[in-house]
Amino acid sequence: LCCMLLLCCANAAFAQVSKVPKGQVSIIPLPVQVTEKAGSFLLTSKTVLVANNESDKTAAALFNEWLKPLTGYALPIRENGAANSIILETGHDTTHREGYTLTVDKNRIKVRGYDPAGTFYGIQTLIQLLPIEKAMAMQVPAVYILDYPRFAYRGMMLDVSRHMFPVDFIKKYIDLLSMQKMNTFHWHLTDDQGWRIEIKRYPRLQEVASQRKETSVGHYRDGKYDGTPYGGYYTQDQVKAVVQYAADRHVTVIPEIEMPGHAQAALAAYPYLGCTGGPYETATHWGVLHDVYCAGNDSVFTFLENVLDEVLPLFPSTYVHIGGDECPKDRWEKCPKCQARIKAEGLKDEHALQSYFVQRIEKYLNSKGKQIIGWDEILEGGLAPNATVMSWRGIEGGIAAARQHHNVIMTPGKYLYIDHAQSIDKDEPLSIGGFLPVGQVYSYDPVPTDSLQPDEYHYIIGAQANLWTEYIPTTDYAEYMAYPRACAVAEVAWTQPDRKHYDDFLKRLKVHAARLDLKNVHYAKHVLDPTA
Ligand code: TNX
Repeated sequence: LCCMLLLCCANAAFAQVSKVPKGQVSIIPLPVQVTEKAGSFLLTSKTVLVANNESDKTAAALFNEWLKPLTGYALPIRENGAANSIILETGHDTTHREGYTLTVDKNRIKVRGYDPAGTFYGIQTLIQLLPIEKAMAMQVPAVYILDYPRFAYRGMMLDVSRHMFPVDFIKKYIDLLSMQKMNTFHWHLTDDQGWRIEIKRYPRLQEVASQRKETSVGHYRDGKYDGTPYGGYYTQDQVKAVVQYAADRHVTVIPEIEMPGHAQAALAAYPYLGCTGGPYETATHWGVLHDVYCAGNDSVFTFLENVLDEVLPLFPSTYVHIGGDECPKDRWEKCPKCQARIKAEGLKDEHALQSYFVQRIEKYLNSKGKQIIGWDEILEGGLAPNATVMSWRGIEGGIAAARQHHNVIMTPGKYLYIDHAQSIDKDEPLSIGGFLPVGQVYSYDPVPTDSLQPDEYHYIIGAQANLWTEYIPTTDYAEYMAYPRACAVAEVAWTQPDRKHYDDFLKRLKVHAARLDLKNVHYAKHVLDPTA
């Protein structure tokens, strides 16, 4: 009798929670189609994850990583199972790359991906269907979801030169990207203020270029520096670990090795790389600096090719970002070697010399099977033949590149620069650039339909948000700047434009924020409710 009574009570408790709370189906980024059905699947410790290939098994294991803190148990991963299982299958259903269907009914859950990434994204969506609270029962609402991304390239950049972040944080940043179905991490590894990737052939990159005299947390105009040395770099082993961690989450890591500008740290280590011969020091203030790689000196190209020879094996990505932005030409104007190069190559001016520089590097990278991405200044003086353009100073560079039938990643400052302030609150911490509230990020559409012909739209391969870190010295602040705006970026890049509604996004975001809490993300809470 006692047993029966207990059973009864337990059932009553289940009955109370069996109704899936309204609003639980709050998926970010919003899928192509969500059809909610009656009933639910009750996930228990007896539920089995069924996966038949390595990638699906990894996705299943990552599901367990989410589940275990909520429930205290992980599910067994098996190669077959029938009722009470979550079945992962790759190579099915939607005709779209990275697409998936997710079917939840009373007896089982099916995640069917078009490709391994699709299955992984199906699992990410499933995670977002789980209760967020540590509930008595893991009730998953019955639903049919069909989903695929709008754009193939969905990225976030992190600048680790101005401030460096620990490997664990880089992994967390990538993990969060993948949770929002973003697939590219652009790692800005070198700049004037620090060189952050180990290059064994050039030890002074570690000894000199990775270090600077000041932490430079002040504003460059007020000249308040703290006199504390600052530095660090990622070893090649650490880089490999990050790349593998990202690959498990279907995130491609694109390294950026900046050239010909933003190179002062490298010049400090090897002064022969500059036009004047130095001496130089790793920069301690922000901005656009005049000392850049000398375009007239062949040993600069040898140096860069040797650097790339060490970088390429670490990154399976087809793309390598070579920078190309903000390269003042005054040193080249006064440099005899640069002028001789301009003459010998029959170039029009220093802009054409920059184009020569980028094309020479592109040729090298193409010969290694790689493709270059450059900031939109690489349009000046003529675009390298196979280059993809990142349009940051606005959308004009992107439009021009698409018209020339080059691929484009849209990352205009006005919408996607998440180093800008997201609130006008007087206590908002110091930041650079303008004011970029989450709603403005959300409103962005990467395809400029007014300026391009329909047959040019496909050159816009995606969008990316950039987190430059001049004023971002800590991981907490980096998360504060990135979230919740990265959630809006995810929807800009993934969700079909006719499905986007800001009010609806905000509602979902409030639920989603609790998931960010579970991941310990220090997001900007006060911007979530603009009326508060
Ligand atoms: C411009 S965006 C830069 C960066 C700065 C950023 C600050 C780009 C390609 N170059 O070097 O960090 O502005 O917002």
